[in-house]
Amino acid sequence: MNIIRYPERAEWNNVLKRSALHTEDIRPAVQEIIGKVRTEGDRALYEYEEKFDKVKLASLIVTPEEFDEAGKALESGLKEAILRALENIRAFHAAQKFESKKVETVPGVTCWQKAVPIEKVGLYIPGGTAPLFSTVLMLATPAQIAGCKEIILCSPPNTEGKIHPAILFAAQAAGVKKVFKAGGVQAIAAMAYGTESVPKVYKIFGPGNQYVTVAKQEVSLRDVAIDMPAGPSEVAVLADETANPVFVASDLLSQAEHGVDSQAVLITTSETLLRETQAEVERQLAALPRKAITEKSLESSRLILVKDLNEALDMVNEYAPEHLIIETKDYQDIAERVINAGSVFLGPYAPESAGDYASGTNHTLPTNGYAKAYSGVSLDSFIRKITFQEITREGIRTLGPTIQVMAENEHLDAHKNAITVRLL
Ligand code: HSO
Ligand code: ZN
Repeated sequence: MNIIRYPERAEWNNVLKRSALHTEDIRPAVQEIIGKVRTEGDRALYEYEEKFDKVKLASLIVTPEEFDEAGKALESGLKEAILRALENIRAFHAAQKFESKKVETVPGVTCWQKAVPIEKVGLYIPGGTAPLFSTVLMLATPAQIAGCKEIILCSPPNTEGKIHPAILFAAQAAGVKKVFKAGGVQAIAAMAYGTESVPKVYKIFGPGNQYVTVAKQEVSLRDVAIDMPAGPSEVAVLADETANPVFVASDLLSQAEHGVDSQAVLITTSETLLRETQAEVERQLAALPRKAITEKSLESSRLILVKDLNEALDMVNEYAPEHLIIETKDYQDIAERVINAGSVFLGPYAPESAGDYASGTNHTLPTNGYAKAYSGVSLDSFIRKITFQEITREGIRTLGPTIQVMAENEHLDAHKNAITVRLL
């Protein structure tokens, strides 16, 4: 880990730099796959599954028997945990329901918004080194609460043509109707354009590697919405001398184990905590099964010493971390002053893992500094708000002259006439 002591403000940009995404060299290959799925549909999906996931599939859709099998294969402790987490995620997201207010802006002019679910949504769950069944819960739960009619999911099968049973169990529990065996770029293309088997959706959600990221960028240029721009996962821990280095180290490591490009940053006012955390990271790291990945991402992670908590906060707000853990004496006061972060964890007993799995908040969050402008996934991500207005004869009489004069000055006479004919 890199140790940086008392950096000048002018250096912050450099100190907080994230690894750049180099995607331009893979874009042509991604475009080619998208084009082929678009024109050839299922045939291209079978072909790419054979090429990339090394499996000859008999069918793309997961059958009811396969869901049953997955339920049986899973140990009961894990099933109970998934259902308990689901309950908490449901409770938190159900409370986000939008309540519409009718506003009479002028007597006789009434305006309001109505929330409507996005009819068709597609969720992508990557395969790879960790089967992210928790992400199934995070995406499908708000989709179901929002009332999305069609919730489909794509995930790559293994070489036996099977999707991880925990992914299937979580999908079924969280209300996903159809699951397809398709991974990577071809899955994103299938959901964006539809194939014989996979229905076209209006918005695509979910994490993935750089190929998936570029595929989502490509299809979202024209044809479908996506959840948010993606980047590697990251955490910042803001800690003072009261923090427990064992906890702090465990938090940094839980982020670092995600992937070689994950980023973990400690911003602290205490030299002692910094040194103890560094030693503790080494100690805990030795016992981790994902040591190789974790070690690699720690190479670009940082421990930063700053002069006081005000400076620490300024630095956090500048960095805009996806996850922020505050382990300081007065964490509530500090929390009030956070303006840029995806999700904030308060106090020594709120590790990121809680939000990653089971406390109820969503773990699909803005990375790469996008927390300055984007929110994480929530119920809002699955709805749109349509505005309505109802205007009475009295209303248009009062408001009409205002509209007429504005239209006239924009030189849009037809607009003005639409009022004039109603005032005769
Ligand atoms: N920390 C990840 C989510 C996750 N962690 C899934 C474990 N499983 C991105 O927020
Ligand atoms: Zn995580």
